[in-house]
This record gives sequence, structure tokens and C-alpha cells, in this order.
Amino acid sequence: MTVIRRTLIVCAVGASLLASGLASAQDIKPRLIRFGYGLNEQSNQGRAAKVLADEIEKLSGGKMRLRAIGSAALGSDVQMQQALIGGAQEMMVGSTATLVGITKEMALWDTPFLLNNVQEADALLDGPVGDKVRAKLEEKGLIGLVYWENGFRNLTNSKQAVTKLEDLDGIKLRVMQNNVFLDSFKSLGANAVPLPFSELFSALETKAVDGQENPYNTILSSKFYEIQKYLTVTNHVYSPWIVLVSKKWWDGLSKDEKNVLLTAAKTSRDFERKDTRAEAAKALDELKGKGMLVNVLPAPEAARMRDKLTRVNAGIAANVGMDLWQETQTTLTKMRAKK
Ligand code: KDG
Repeated sequence: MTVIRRTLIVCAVGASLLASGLASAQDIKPRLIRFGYGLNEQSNQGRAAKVLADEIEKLSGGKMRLRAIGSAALGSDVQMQQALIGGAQEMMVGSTATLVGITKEMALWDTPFLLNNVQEADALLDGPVGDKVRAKLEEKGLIGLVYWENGFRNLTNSKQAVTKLEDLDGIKLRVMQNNVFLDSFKSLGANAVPLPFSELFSALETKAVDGQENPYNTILSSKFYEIQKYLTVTNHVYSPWIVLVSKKWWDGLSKDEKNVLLTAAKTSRDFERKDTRAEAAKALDELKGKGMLVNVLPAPEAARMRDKLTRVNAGIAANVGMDLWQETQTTLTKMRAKK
């Protein structure tokens, strides 16, 4: 059946339903959702966006349709956050680190070496502490549905293997647009350069910056191995992503529509974490296979890094509020005591 013939049939059915009053125009036209993200379609972020779209279509019976638009085509994280607040875009996923300018409590997730493993990450993010931080977004015009996993961050650069902190001296290191990352890497002696993710590949390619830090999956899916020779395993911070909805748009949804989004978001979260972890387990070998020279920061140097980086903790605690900071530490201490 040709497309034209199929379209004509749909129009005819639609017209008859409208005429019969059996369906309003709204019933036929699905509610469209523009969902922006920064990595490419082949990344863990892109795969989870597709799961989210499929789930929303299934749960709504086709009445809601999410269009996943990757590679920062709708703008950087910061630009998309503003578009959601203004109601010009419905949804996005992006880094919690770039949200600190809107909701200071998000800085909690920038705390160097806060989390030892992904089990702690899931428990904290999906528990009372994570809920409290998400809830702070609402007064700023954003609804945080769920956290996805970006992952533990590691250093890459084009100049030399980083085997001691002094090797970072003078390295132009791209960091996310976030003061904790800026201050952290300045304290390590790097020349920290804040840039949106969408500009990172070209900045590395033109040597505007020498290095960056991201999880293995991003280094792989964004092909940083083509322009970064050295990868130093530091796992210096666990980065979440967060799935956001425009509150202006959210407030116009029915209860059922909100439930569809929340249920689909939770399914996408569970898929994304599983997929991200499976990919990360293989990514290091794949990066070696792509020619990257990988070294693990020696333990004494890692201890020096931890000592230097955790000096930002007092500032983070003051920023997020001592109650939230204390609740976070208590939660982690209790989790670790059970081991
Ligand atoms: O949109 C991409 C960013 O949200 C994400 O990858 C954040 O880790 C990040 C970075 O380095 O910008």
C-alpha cells in the first residue's frame, strides 16, 4: 500500500471519527515530546533515549510520542535547561553538574570520591537524599524524573601519561561548566578550561585543550581515542545524568500522562544503568584496542589526589546545606558498615 493511499485512509478514518464525535482532534494527534541529549545516538545516552521513547509510546497507547534528538542538536545542557524552564522544549537528559547554577544542591553529586561503587550511587540517588535534591528543581521550573548513570570519570590527554600529580601542571584540561570541577582541577595544577560537552571534540582536535575527564563509555562513543593518546584511571568522581521535564509543560499534563512519563522514565533508568555498566566493563579493553595508552594512577598519587580534591568538600557542604551533607555521609556510613 503506497504512503499516499495509507495517508488518505488515515485522514478518512480521522474525519469520520471527528464527525461522529467519537474522537476529538486531540485523540488522533499524539502529544509530541522533544527530548534533547548531548551524546550521539550510538552512545549509552542515545540507547536509553530510545527505550524511553518506546516505553512512552507503549504505555500511552500511541497518545504520547517522544522524539529523541541527540548530539546537542537542541543545544548544550545549559541551553536545553533554559529551554525547558521557558517551556520551549519538553524534556532532556543531561549532567547534574551543569545544573548547579540553577539548583546549588546538585553540587552534592560533584563531590570528589564521594561514592566507592555503583551500588552506593543507586542507593543514594534513588533514596531520600536523591529525592530531596531532585525536589529542589521544581521551584526553578524543572521536574527531575530519574537519574541515569554517566559513570566514574577518568582523565585523558594528548601530551603524556599522568603518573603523578605534577604531570598535570600546565595541562589545559577541559572541565564541565561547574565551579567544583574548575576549582578541583586547578588545585591539582591543571589549567582548567570550562566548555560545553558539544564543543569538546573540536577543542581536543585543535589542541585548544590538551585533555578532559569523562567515563570510559563517553571516551569510546565520542571517539576521543582518535585525538587522546593517554588515559589515566582515576575514578575521581561518579557523575549522574538526570532526566528533566519542563514544569510549564508538566503542569498541563493529565495525571495519567504524568504516570506514563514517570513509569517509562524508571524503566529507561533501569535499562540505562544495566547497559552502561555492561558497556563500561568492556570499554577499557576497547580503548586499548583503539591505541590508547592506559595507566592506573599509582596508589600514593591517588591518595594525594584524594587529599587535594576533597579540600573542596567543605565548600560543597556549605553550598548544599549541612543537613543534606550530613544525611549523605550518614547514609554512606550505614551502607558501608553493613559490608
Ligand atoms: O550532554 C552531555 C553531557 O550531559 C554529559 O556527557 C556531561 O559528562 C559530561 C560532560 O563531560 O560534559
